[in-house]
Amino acid sequence: MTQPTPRPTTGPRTILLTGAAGGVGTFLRERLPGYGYRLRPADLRPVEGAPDALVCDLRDPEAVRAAVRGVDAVVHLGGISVEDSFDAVLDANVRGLHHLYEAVRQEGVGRVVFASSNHAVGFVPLPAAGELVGSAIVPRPDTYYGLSKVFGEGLASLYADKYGVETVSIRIGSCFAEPRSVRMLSTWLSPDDCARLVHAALTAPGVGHTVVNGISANTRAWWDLGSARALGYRPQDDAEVFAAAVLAEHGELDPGHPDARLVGGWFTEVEPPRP
Ligand code: NAI
Ligand code: 15L
Repeated sequence: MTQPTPRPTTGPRTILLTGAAGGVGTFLRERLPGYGYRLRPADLRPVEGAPDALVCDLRDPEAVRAAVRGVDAVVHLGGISVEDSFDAVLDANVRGLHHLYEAVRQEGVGRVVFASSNHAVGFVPLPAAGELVGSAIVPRPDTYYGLSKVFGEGLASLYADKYGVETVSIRIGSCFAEPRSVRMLSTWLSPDDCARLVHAALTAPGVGHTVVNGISANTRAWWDLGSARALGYRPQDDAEVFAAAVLAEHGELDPGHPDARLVGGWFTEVEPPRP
């Protein structure tokens, strides 16, 4: 078994941030340097405000290997972030993730933070009032997109057990500047809490492969944060401060709507584009 070579821990840690041009990537580019990290942003498309960012297509294994070379850890956000055709998801999120883990293994990088999703478990029913859904549940993906996140968590587990590459897979709820729907009053992960959680995932010792739920301290949460708190995550925000405005705009949820019944909400009814 090949073990990765530990890198020196003195000085700022250099982090490859894939998907740096995206919504969460932008939040983290603004926040992670404040935790003392030196970022290497990368994306398929140009990264606004970061002219030196790497243009790296996850579908290109050599480009991915070059992007990973010399970093201390990877925060992996890149890829398709909503439902798409099976082939598109396969190329970016399955083959692309394999390229990333192969590069990480070969370059001796010890830690990955993987942006998984609530859609890996989207068909899990919402719990009864007062109960919470933990992170140690059997996956029930709601889309090809969600299925790619199940694959990602499986790949992370394999590389932890076989090669000692550690990963925290964060099943992100909804990470936007503000909650955009009634469902997001439960699933919101504020940008600041996202940075707190990623920092905890980068620094907690001995994580092996750990799966955590990723939301803020929402009053209406139906997700348990026990495994995230065990990493040191202490959420500070609560979507409830937006509740009056969100409910005035959207009204209360119909109990029959998937947003009121299933973890993945309306994604459970999305059909992929088919050739
Ligand atoms: P986004 O779609 O805004 O950003 C994804 C980025 O990946 C884009 O900038 C895109 O150019 C890049 N990308 C796509 N294909 C690529 C390829 N082949 N090679 C390199 N880069 C590629 O998504 P967002 O919202 O920023 O999400 C970031 C990550 O977090 C994604 O992996 C998403 O699945 C995950 N996530 C996000 C949630 C949210 O609420 N924003 C919820 C759950 C998971
Ligand atoms: C996700 O996984 C998506 O990437 C994001 O765009 C949101 O739709 C989020 O889940 C959600 O469920 O709100």
